Amino acid sequence: MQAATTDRLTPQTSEGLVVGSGKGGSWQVQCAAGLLACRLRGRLKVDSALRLEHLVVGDRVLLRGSLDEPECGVVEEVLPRRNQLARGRPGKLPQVVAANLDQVVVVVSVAEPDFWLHTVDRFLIVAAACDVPAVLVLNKIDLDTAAAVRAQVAAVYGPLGLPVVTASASAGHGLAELAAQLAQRVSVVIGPSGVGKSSLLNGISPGYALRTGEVMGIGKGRHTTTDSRLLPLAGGGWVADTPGVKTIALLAGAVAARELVELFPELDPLAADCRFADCTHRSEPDCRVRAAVGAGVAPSRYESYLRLYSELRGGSGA
Ligand SMILES: Nc1nc2c(ncn2[C@@H]2O[C@H](COP(=O)(O)OP(=O)(O)OP(=O)(O)O)[C@@H](O)[C@H]2O)c(=O)[nH]1
Ligand SMILES: [Mg+2]
Ligand SMILES: [Zn+2]
Repeated sequence: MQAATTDRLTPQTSEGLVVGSGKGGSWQVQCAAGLLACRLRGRLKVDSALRLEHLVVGDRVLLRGSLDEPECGVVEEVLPRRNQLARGRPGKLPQVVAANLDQVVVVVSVAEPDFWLHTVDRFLIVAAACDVPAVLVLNKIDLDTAAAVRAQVAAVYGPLGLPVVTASASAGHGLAELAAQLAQRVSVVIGPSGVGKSSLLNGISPGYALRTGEVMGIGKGRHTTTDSRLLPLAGGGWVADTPGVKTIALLAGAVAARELVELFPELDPLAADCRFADCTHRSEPDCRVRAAVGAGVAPSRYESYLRLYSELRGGSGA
């Protein structure tokens, strides 16, 4: 077998967690020995080219250390992913954001930008499609609309058992609760731009020094995608911030319109009792899903189903 490089590597492999990705083919990997800058073994790039776009944060890898440079390593193997968070981007290729997540933290704000139930559903459904549990954070509860929005959220998501944390990054409210929700887990924070994702993480750990308050203009943010990092949490665990998106699209191809109902936990059991086995729950007679709207099923959730259904059918991104 041909050696890929002339590197002198440690004989034993160790397992590591990819915590920083991207630049120039170098990844930051946390392993027992500390933080190592790693590159992929040449052969691995070829072997895995078809299965793996590239490493992402959260990937677990086997690596060997360099005997010459103690802070460098070579990734020998990428362990199978338990899950991966991927998002569709209107007009662009889908993006894998992170792998092996314990949860997705969906952040929205009660105002600035305006609160929409449908926005919450879009992010929740993306998490569900990736098979990752979600937590909802309702930020900016210092603003006037807080009471009304909290009541809406409680009415719609309370019955679904969705964990909800109410917070105000600027008033320092809810940060301990959010930290407890993140502790010991690997999480990614997603949500619309400007809702306070970075502010909340800075509130938990000022040392992160994440940039906040940036308004993303057209074309901006294009370069941020490669710059993803898992930040260490004080009590153990990791969290990644992500740049906000204007809207989030389900991956065309990853979810078939017919399977969409399975991602709505309150609709799925009803669908089994519709008159037609291939009921799409839009206009068919004796549809149990439609019959339950307003009587156990929140109208906003059903509307979200209809919107996402027609997007998946139409192949439109946004
Ligand atoms: N009133 C109020 N403003 C907040 C709160 N949290 C954040 N902000 C403000 O909201 C703006 C956006 O905050 P960011 O933390 O940058 O929001 P983000 O979600 O990280 O935005 P992107 O990185 O663009 O996705 C900033 O001006 C913050 O100061 C809050 O709890 N209350
Ligand atoms: Mg941010
Ligand atoms: Zn039906």
